[in-house]
This record gives sequence, structure tokens and C-alpha cells, in this order.
Amino acid sequence: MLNNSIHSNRGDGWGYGVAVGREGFALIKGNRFYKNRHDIASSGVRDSGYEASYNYFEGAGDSYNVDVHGGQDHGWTGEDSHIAATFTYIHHNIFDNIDPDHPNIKLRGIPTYICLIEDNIFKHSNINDAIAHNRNITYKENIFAWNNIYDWNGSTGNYKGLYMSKNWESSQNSTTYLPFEDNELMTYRLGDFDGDGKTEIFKSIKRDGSSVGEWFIAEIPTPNNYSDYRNWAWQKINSSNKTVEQLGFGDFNGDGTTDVFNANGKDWYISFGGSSGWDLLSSNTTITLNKLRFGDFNNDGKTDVFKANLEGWYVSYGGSSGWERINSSSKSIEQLGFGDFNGNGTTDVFSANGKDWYVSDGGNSGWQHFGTSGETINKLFFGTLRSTGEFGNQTNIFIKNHSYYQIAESPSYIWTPLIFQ
Ligand SMILES: [Ca+2]
Ligand SMILES: [Ca+2]
Ligand SMILES: [Ca+2]
Ligand SMILES: [Ca+2]
Repeated sequence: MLNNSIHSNRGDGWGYGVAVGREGFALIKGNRFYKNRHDIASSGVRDSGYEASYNYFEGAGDSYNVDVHGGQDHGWTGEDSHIAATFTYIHHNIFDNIDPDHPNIKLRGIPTYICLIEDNIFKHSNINDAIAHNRNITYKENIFAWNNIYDWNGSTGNYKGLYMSKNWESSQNSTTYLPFEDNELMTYRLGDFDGDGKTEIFKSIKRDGSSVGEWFIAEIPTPNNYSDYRNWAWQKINSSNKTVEQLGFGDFNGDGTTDVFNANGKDWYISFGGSSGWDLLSSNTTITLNKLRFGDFNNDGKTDVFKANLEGWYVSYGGSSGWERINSSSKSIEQLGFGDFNGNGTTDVFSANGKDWYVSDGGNSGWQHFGTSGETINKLFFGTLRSTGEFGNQTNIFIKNHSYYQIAESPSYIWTPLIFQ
């Protein structure tokens, strides 16, 4: 469905601009929609889906613009009752309407593969108002929303939620986690777990009643690449009761694949590529994940582990060397930020004392003053996103100031609104 003007479908219970019935896949691109009950709907059955891109949703309907039915709508029971299509990809659209009773996008179940919502512009002010998931579904799974603009007023809007790069690098600062909206759709990590140079999504699932959880990876969809979408599936790579939130991620052996790190309060273990069994990385290391930070402090391509114990900083190179003391400092780990602030490849350590910002290059040099700001560390976020929306190789600093995100960018580090232009 290309380059149409689709409007004035008001049917009660129907009223679809475009409907994808039963199995099948549609490309719905470059259309203008207005005064439809739903602009786009799909059956949501297994092996169904659509890609909706570069459309303009003007509104003046009386329900969700974009809708994916779920198994419950078909009267299915059991596992199939939760299905909402195999693959739905909603990208580069403009949703230029606010209906207080209806989000723009509604998923009535769990996609068997993925529903990816990226690079869209929403007039709604946040993800909760723009995207909805069926509240009767227990698991919010396989729905991802990132790199979207909210609060669009016709010319400018604001990045909110998660902004991520598909060009994953093993260094932790390659993903910009701007402050999450309240309703993050699901918890996951990104990395190149199979070493093919492309990013996968990593998720952990532990069902109610299951004795052991599972880890899965899936490729991130790209536009116009859906010819064999029926064959796309989450690939199980391991069994473990550890969930995403309980694990560290990085390339600890420097072979180009993202590894999974487990600090269980006694020892450290690593699963190479997330698919091998646990290998003992370091024994008698009681420090837990929440007190550790990851980065490449010596720029050798291997992710290192960092701790601060109120008298000094320590690094375990690749997570496998003994702790090496790299600096003296009375700061706690929570008082420190991490990123490559000077763009030389090493992870640096950042501090904000409520008056000034300081960086220790590679964590082993003295504090260098690099900005004046009254903001304290707990208000700040770090990432390589630039104010243009592009990714650089240097870490910048972000803050949520009222409803707007602001960026302090090299070299001036003056707060400017992070807005869509
Ligand atoms: Ca990969
Ligand atoms: Ca690796
Ligand atoms: Ca390293
Ligand atoms: Ca650096």
C-alpha cells in the first residue's frame, strides 16, 4: 500500500484504512491517513505482520491509529491467546494527533517475533500515552520502542526513552540510555553475541512455574527485509536462572563477541557469547554487580571491571586479572560516571561535586576540570549521542530538566535542549 490518501472509514467495529487479514505480510508506506476508526489493523495471527513506514497519521478517528489484534480477539485459549502477530515494524511515521483515550499504537498480545517501534514522531508527550500493550497480557514481551521523538509540536519535539545505536561496540558507552519513561516495555541488552558483526537483542525469560530460565537472542529487523519473516525466531542460546538485570555484559576476552558476566557474591563467572556454560573468571570476589562498573580502561579491546572502595580505584583487566589499584579517591562508585569523555579509546572516570565537573583520563590520571555545572552526579546520564541525533566517539552528558532532555556536548559543555530538528 504505497503513497495513498486513505480516509473517512468510519464503520462501527470495522472502519479500517488498511487491514491485514489472516496470515500474510503487507508493506504500508508513504500514505496519509485521516478520519478512519483504525488507520491500520492486522489479524495478529501467527505468521502475520506488516511494516508501516513513512506514513502520516493525521487522526480524527476514534480509536488507535495502528492496531495489532491478539489471540484473545479470536477466542483462542492457552498460549495462542497471547499471540499478537509474528512481526510488526512501525518506523519513520508521524503521529500528528492526540486522543486522550487512545494511544497511537496498540498491541493486543505478544508478538511471536518482534514488534519494533523506532524513529517515529509522536505528538503524545511520552511513551505511555503513545504506545499501549494489552493490560490482560501478563508478559510484556518482544515489543521494543527506541529512538522515537515525543512531544512533537509540528516542528520540534524531544527525544525521550531509549536512544540506541545499532552499530554496537563492546564499549559500554555506545548506547545512550536517556532517562526511561515510566513504562519501559521490556528489559533487554544489546550486543554481538554470535560474532557476526551485527547486533542482536538479548532477553531472559523465566515463566511462572518453570524451574529454570532461558536466554534468547534475535536479530534486529531492518527495513524492507521481511521476505522470509516466517522463519525469524528467537534463538535459545542458554539455560539460566539469571535474568538480564542480574548480569553484566561486555567483551571480556576481546574476541569481538559480547560475553555475559555473573558476579554471584562469591565468584565471577563468564559465559562466552552468552552461549557457553559458566567459566570461572575470578574466584573469591564477593563484590556484587551493583558495585561494579565496566569499561575498557587500558584500551586493549577487552572489557575490564572497575570498583571503588572509598580509598582508591581498582581495575580487574578483562575481569580475569587480580585487582590493580589505579588511583586514590575517597569517592563511592555511585559518585562516579564512566565514558570516553576525551575520545581517545580509554574509558574515563567522571565526577561532579555540585559545582564543577572533573574527569580522570583512563581512571589513572589526576582530576582534570572540564566543565562548570551545579548538577550532581545522580541527575546525570552519559552516552555518545550528539545534539544532532548522530553518534560520535566521545561521551556527552545528559540531564532531564523538567520535561526536556538537555545535552552538554564537547567542546563547550553548555546545556542545550536535545530536540528533534
Ligand atoms: Ca551478531
Ligand atoms: Ca567475547
Ligand atoms: Ca581492557
Ligand atoms: Ca578516554
